Amino acid sequence: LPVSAKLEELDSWAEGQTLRFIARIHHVRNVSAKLAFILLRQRTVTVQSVLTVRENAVTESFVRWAEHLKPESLVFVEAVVRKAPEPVKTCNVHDYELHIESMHSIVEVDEALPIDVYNIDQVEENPETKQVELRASNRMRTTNRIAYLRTPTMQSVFRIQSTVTNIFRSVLNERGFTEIHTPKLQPAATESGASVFPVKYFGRTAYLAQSPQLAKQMCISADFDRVFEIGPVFRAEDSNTHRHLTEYTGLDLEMAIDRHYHEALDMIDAVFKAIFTAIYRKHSKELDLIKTRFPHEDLVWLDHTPRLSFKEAIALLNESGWTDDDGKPALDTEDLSTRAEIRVGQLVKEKYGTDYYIIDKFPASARPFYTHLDEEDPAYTNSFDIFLRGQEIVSGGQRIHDAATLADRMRKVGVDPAAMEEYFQGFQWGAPPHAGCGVGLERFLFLMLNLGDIRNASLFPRDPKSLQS
Ligand code: ATP
Ligand code: AMO
Repeated sequence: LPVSAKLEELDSWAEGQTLRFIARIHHVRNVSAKLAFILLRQRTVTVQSVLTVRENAVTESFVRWAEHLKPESLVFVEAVVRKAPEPVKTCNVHDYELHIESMHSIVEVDEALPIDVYNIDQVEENPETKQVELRASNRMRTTNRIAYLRTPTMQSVFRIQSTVTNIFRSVLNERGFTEIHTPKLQPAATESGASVFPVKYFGRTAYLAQSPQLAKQMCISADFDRVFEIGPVFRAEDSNTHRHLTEYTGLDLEMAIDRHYHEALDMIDAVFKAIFTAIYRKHSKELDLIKTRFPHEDLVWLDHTPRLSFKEAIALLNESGWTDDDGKPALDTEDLSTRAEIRVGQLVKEKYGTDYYIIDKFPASARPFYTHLDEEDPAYTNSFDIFLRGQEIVSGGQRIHDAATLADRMRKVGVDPAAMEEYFQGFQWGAPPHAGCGVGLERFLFLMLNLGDIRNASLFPRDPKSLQS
């Protein structure tokens, strides 16, 4: 027998089979001097085990010893698989239980954990709002992180996160992209609107990269043709929202284009469809577990992702009678507010029946200096965002590749070309037309899985209030 059986494969074992495995004590229910029910947990699985006195095998003193093991202790168990006489409601394995033959402690936990791992994910109805809410506060989840990460829900979330980055990487590798690793210490800021973290750098100031934007474009100037990066992104935004982190994982791509910036849009659209398909194909068990804590409908996407122009999205919004906090309709010359974005998401769902869609041709005022203007209407740009369940998961578009146009645009929006000398040089030395985009990994995942808060999609979340070791 293998030393540690995987309890996730319990369905495939026959009744009567003996398993040897390592698990944590989840909860001990002491029934009598001769009988205890010990809930065991191994990663995503909780299962009931039965410890009962049997001649020549289990003694009363053994039962007493086992009953004193504290939750979270690690034990090595030998047990026989049996059908449960009635469904075990307190575990996520309902149909089987394990009859313990022997048990040894490997690591005993003396202290009770500051949170109850078993209950932290429990949801209950808030009597005031009638909404189903999580019992423990988000702060509690952030500060007791290791315990929280042990929950079956979080184990499931991060398995799915791993699939997302694997698929992003493998689809782009298949399509001729080169994976790159660009410096996170930068000489200047790149994204307008978002602030940067300054870092002391040998007598001068460097900045933590707000995006691999400049570096990925420099790779295009350097003839890499198609590049992608999975790496950290730093934003010094004092935003205590459910969807902003100060450090997140960016999934970025950049590519030379033949005719149209929609080649980059088609690329990321294909990547997302591969990601959705892989999540639903590979992770049905994890999704079921996540749904018990974060109930949600499966994502709906279409073979042909609807593409609305920014003007069309604004028209859809205003036709629905939407107004901002001052009672005014939305303007098609300004970026959408979060509230407007969410409403557009509902309207798109009603009209097209999808949770996943594209808005194209954003106004120039809403985009950074490197964005290529729309030649037919320079108040707009060749740029897009992708939305999931009404919130932005991707920004991207065509970049200015002509040095003179770029210098002119930088001057107009008050960016100093001298601070980006090397970047700028790439265009003076001739860069091909190109386009690209960036996805926020945690942003995508928390919206995809309805985790309610981006912190639930980040292992050790960084926000303006938390900087745990
Ligand atoms: P971008 O790609 O432009 O960075 P983003 O989704 O990361 O988009 P921001 O552009 O910083 O976020 O802001 C988008 C929306 O998020 C804004 O419309 C704003 O309403 C909302 N937002 C940003 N910061 C806050 C905040 N501190 N409190 C509430 N809402 C915020
Ligand atoms: P943008 O600033 O829109 O674009 O960022 C790209 C994507 O990153 C995610 N994101 C965030 N996630 C968590 N916390 C934050 N504070 C945060 N800010 C942004 C979102 C967003 O869509 N250089 C461009 C991309 C490009 O054009 O290639 C950029 O950084 O999912």
